[in-house]
Amino acid sequence: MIMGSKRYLGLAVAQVGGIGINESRAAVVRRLIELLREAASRGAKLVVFPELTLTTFFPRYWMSEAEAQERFFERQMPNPSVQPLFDEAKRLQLGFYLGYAELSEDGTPYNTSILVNESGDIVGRYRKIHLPGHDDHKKDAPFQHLEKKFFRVGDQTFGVWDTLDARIGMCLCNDRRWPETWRVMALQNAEVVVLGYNTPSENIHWPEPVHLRMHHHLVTLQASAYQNSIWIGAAAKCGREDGHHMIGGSVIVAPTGEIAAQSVTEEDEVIFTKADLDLAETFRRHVFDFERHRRPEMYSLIVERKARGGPVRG
Ligand code: ING
Repeated sequence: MIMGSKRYLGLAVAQVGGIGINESRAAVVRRLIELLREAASRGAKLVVFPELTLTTFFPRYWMSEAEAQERFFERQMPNPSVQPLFDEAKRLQLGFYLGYAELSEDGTPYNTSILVNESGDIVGRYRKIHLPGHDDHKKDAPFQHLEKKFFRVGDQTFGVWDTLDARIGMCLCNDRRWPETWRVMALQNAEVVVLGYNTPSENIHWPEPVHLRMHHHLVTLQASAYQNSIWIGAAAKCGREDGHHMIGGSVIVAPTGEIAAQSVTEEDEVIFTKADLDLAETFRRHVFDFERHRRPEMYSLIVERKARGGPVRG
C-alpha cells in the first residue's frame, strides 16, 4: 500500500492474564516488559495496558481502605517498581497507557490511567468517573466489587492529548458503557481512545447469562467507535485471579465499527493494528459531521437530568 500522506498509528493492545493477590509488582512489570517487546516487534507506537494493571483486581475483596491503600496503591508515578517499564518503553521508543490505583498527593484514592509518550514523559492522566459496584460488605456474594469504597470519582472530565502524532483520549472500564464518555472525547476531536478493563464474567446481583458479558463489551465498543468516528484500543486484565474469572476479548475497533483485531486467549497476549487515522475522516465528513447534523439545543436533558424522570413534552 502506498503510504504517501496517509497517517497511521501502530496501535497495540497488551492483554494481561490473571495477577495473583500476592504477585509482586516486580514480577508483573517483567510480564509487561515482555508484552512491550512483542508490541515493538509488531511495529507498535502506542501500547495499551489494562485497568489496575500492576495488581490483582483487589476491589473483589473486603478490606479496609487503609489496607487497600497500603497493599495496592501507588503513591508516586513512576516509582522504583515501575521505572523499568518506563525505561524499556523509552528504549523501544514506544508510548503506553497504564492503569493503576493512584493515591494522589493530597491522599485521595483514584482508579487512574496515564498516557506516556515515547520519551517516557507522562503527558496525560485520567481518573475514573463511572465507578461501578458498591461500598458495603455483601457477605453472601461470591466476591465483592468495591470500587465505590476504594476509589473517589475522578476530579476532571474526559480529556484528549496530542501525542505520538495522534489525538488520543482515555477512559477506564465501566466508562465504556456510558455513551457520554465517548461523545465528550469525540467533541474534543479524539482520533483514538484507549482503555483498560477488569470485567468479572459472573454477575453477583443476578444470574446473568455469561455470554452477555462479552456481548455487551463488544457491542458497546463497536457502536461507540462508529458513532464517534474513532479508533478504540481496549485491553483486558482477564482469566483467573485466585479462582475469580474475568472476560478477555481485548480488541481494536475501527471507526467503521468493525473489529480490526481481537485476542484469542485469556492470558498475556498482544494484538496489533496499523490504524489508518484517515479512515475516520470519511465518516466525520458525511454521516457524522457534527457541525452540520448535531442539535445540542434538543439534547439538554442529557446534561440537566441525572436519573430517569417524567416526560418533558405536553
Ligand atoms: N468492571 C465492570 C465493567 O464495567 C461491570 C463492572 C460489569 C459493571 C458488568 C456492569 C456490568 O466492565 C469495572 N472494573 O468497571
